[in-house]
Order: sequence, then C-alpha cells, then structure tokens
Amino acid sequence: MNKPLVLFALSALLCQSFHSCKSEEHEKVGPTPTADQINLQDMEMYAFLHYSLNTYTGQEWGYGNEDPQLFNPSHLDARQWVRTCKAAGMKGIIFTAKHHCGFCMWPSDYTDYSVKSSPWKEGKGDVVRELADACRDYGLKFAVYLSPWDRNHPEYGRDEYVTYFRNQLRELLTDYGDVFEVWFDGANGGNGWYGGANETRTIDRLTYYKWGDTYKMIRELQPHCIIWNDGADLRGDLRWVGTEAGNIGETNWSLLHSTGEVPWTHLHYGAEDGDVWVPGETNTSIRPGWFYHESEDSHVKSLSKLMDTYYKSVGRNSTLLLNFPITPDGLIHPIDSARGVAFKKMIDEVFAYNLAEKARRNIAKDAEYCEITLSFRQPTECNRFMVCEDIRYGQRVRKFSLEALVDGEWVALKDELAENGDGLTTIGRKRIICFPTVTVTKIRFTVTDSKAKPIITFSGLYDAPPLTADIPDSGEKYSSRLNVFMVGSNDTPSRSIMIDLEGTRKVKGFRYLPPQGQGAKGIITRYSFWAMTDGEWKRLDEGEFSNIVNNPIWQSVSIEPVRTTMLRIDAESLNSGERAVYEDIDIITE
Ligand code: FUL
Repeated sequence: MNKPLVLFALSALLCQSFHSCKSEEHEKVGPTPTADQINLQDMEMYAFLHYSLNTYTGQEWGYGNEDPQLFNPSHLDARQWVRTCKAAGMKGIIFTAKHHCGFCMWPSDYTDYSVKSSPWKEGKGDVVRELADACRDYGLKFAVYLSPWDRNHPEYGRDEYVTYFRNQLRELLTDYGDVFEVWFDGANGGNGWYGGANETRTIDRLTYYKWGDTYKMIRELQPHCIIWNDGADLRGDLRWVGTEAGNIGETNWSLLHSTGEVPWTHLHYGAEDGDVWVPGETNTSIRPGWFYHESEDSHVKSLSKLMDTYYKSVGRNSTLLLNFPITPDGLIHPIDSARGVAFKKMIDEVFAYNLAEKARRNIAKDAEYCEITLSFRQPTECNRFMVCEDIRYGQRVRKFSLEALVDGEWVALKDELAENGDGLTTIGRKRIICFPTVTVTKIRFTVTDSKAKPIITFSGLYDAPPLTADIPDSGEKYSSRLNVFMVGSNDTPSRSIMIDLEGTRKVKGFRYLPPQGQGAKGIITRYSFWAMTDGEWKRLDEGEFSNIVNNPIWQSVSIEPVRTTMLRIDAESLNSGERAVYEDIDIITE
C-alpha cells in the first residue's frame, strides 16, 4: 500500500460508517496537512501536565529565584499520571519540562537550577525520564513543553541564552525517545530574577529566539515532531486558539497566512484564504489554574463543562489539550482523576450508537455540492450530528445546513452551542452539531457553499443521554456586596480601587476578577494592597497576577490578618489602557 492509501484506510477506520459525496478526481484544494499533522489531529485529545516549583509556592508563574529545596514530592508516581490520562481518553501527554521560572524537571547538563539541586531522590531523579518511560509502558505518546521565557537565567535577553535554550531542547529531543510535539509558550512577562539582576527584560518575540535554526534542529532530531509555537516569525505546525477558556471558533479553518502577524481572529477562526496548513489546538485546564492549588479543589470543571469543551474543540475541527495539574505529593488529584474518567465515559456513551446506521441513506445526484438524506422507518429521537471531511484533499466546506422532518415539516436545526449567528460554517476533520432533542423521520444535510466539490467521508447521528449524573460546578458565587469605588478624576485615570468596609473588619485577603472578554483593557497585572490604619495607608502586600491576560480567572491574595476600615488595591501595572478595571472584587474576612 502506498502512503495515501494507508492514511485513507486509517481515516476510514476512525469514521467507521463510510460514505460520501466525493469528487471524482480527488484533487487537492488549497493547503493540505502533512501525514504528521493528520496523525496529530487524529489523536483528538491529549493531556498537559503542569508541574514545577510553582506547585510548592502556590504561584502560576515563578519569578526565577524559588528555592530548588522546595521540590521534594513524597509520592511522585508518573505511572499514576499516565494511567489517569489514559483512562480519561488522552492519547498522549505534554509535560512542562521547564516553565517560566527556569527550573528544569530533568537534570540538564547546562544548569544546576533543576531536580539535581533538590532533595528529591537526593538530586539523582529525573521527572522527564520517569514520565517518558511510563508513557512508553502504557502506550501513550510523550511530548515536552519548554518555556522560551526563563526568569532564572542570567543571560536571558542576550544571544547566550538562545544557545542555552537550544542546548536544553537538544537534550530533551535526544535522550527521551520519540517526542510527538514541542510546545513553545509565547508568554513573556518581562520582569524576573535573571541571576539576581531583578529587572525587566524585553525581547522581540518574533525574532529573538531565531526559530528558523531551532526548527531545523527539531526536524533533524525528531522528524515527526509537531511544532506548536505562539508568536514566532515562522509558522509552527499547530496554532494557539487565542484563549485558554477551552473553545475555538465555530468557523474554524485549519489555515493561516505564512507571513505577517497572526491577528487574534486568525488564531481563533483560522484564515479561509490562508496558504499554509496550521490547525488549531484548544488548550485549557481541568481547573481554573494550570498549576495545582488546594483552594481550587472545589473548582474542578464539571462534567457538563468538560463536554461543552469537547464539543467546542474536537467537535470544531480542533484537538483538545486538557491540563491536569500535579499535586505537591507528586500525583494527579483524585477529584481531577475521577472527573477525567467520567468525561471519557460520557463521550463514549454519547457516540456509542450511530443512528444513521439504521437509516436509509440517499445522496442526491443533482446537488450543487452535496446533499445527504437519512430516512428512518420509525420516528427517531436525536440531538447530535457529526460530519467529517477528507482533509487530505484540503478543507473545502464553507457552509452547510441541517434540517429535520418533524411531523411532516422540514425544520432547520441550529447549533445550540453557537456563539455567532452565521449558521453552520466549516467542517474540517470533524464537526459536531449539538441541537435540542427532536423526533424525526428524516434528516437532511446539505453543503450550501464550498471551495470545491466536498469530500464528505462520514456523517453520523446520535442521541446523547441527558447528563443525569452531572457533577456540578461547585463555584462559589463571589460578589462585591461591599462599597467599592475608583479614585480618580477625568484628568487622572484611576489606578486605585478603594473598598469601604463600612466598619472595622478583620481582613485576610482579597480576590480580584478581571474584566472578561477578548481584548479587555485595564486588567491589573501587578498589584499592591493597602489598608488604612490610624489614618495612614499601610502596604500589606504586592505581587503579580500571573497569566491573568490569557486566563482571566479569579485571583486570590492572602495576607496576615489585619483589622481595618478601608482597603485599597493599586494597579502597579495594567495589560493595556490607563484605568484599572474589575469585573468583581471580594474581600476575605474572618
Ligand atoms: C501560558 C502560560 O503562561 C501558562 O502558565 C501555562 O503554561 C499555559 C499553558 O500557557 O501561556
């Protein structure tokens, strides 16, 4: 069998019930995926594991001066991580070998800021090795996240660091077997420890790392490895989807322009006229944060939220990269594990039986693009529709419609998870439409606009069971019942938020919810926290809200309790704009 035939057989296997509106010649239309990109997309779901010194400091972004002595897990068990991920339906694992703090989870030859300097296994351990071995044993693929931003390294910002970064990457791509993906985080907050310099260092995200040379090295060392990159001058093989909330656009082209900046809309929706194949990978965490925080034990995503994420990623022509944080003990928490397993079980249940298999299928010969009608002998309940294009020949379909014959009348079925009103747009590798349960005798799928004759390899109809056993979000409701006001005038935009406690209270901290929505301005990225005592403002704390722009969740700050009547939060820096903005603020009192 030649290569295309092998791939064809594989995708036919995935899309078990196989039928189509096929073009005769099967010519490629526009950019098409490589075999490695197809393999990656076929994985559908894989796990992220976030684990570093942050796990022991409660941070999301380490500053770079955290003590390696903190790393001493009592029960680190990479096999438990892999078993859990496998049971949750994940086909591979991407591990944070080095996060922004610079601490290496493997004993790199190029730094002592690693597990070598920790008490764990008396400095002889290698977390990356344990995970790579466990993945091999359980048949999961293995991959690495290596943060380009390094807040520990003294040379960060200069050429020497780029050599260091590449040396580390070479170790990871040489010593641990096959690596299916490399993840180069685009985050770059600027300030850091940098060998004691304690300063802000800015780099040009596009050019500083000289990605061309790095990509060349990756291709040589791991020819099948997929490159994920955010903010490089060269396109990777896979793109960020512009949010960490767990969804990609309903319209989702697996295409980008090969040159120029990538606007947010292209991250989220792809570029219909793009000249290079770069599918979207939806990354999100099973908890609000990426690293483990005990306070989030009651905020693990509910089953319905996870299913929503599945439909808005895998069901929208994207892969899903779902994060499980590792606890300070060195394990995946039982709550996350149970939720992950329930998630996989629910996906299996929803798609267990394809109702289309008991229908008569008619493919209209005279349709402009493609029209498939499924006819049932008995009225049939359904609420999910799945359709696949043969992406080896390019992503073609722009628009389609879905109609149901209900009590003798054709009604249009709408995507109940839709965020825009454009109707049903784009298909790609897999598209799932969720609609409220209807009882039908016929279902009609029609491609109404396409770049060329569509190649539909699969269509399926399902009746998803209700989420009776749902595990609810235990999200406490925070509200600012307090008197919160901004200080400033028309001339001096306010960067201070005052909270009048209307009497004396013992305060243990505060929570800040930044403004929500794409492109929000006025997000506080560094804060200071003040209390009025004896008529004077006293500074209680200051710090950073790490990763708040990409992941705009509640930020909690705890302090030594103080008694006070008035509090103030100052924005030491904002993401953009002049005025500090909040969606909500909550004061934690005793
Ligand atoms: C972001 C990082 O800043 C977060 O800490 C996390 O690693 C996430 C996956 O990517 O850009």
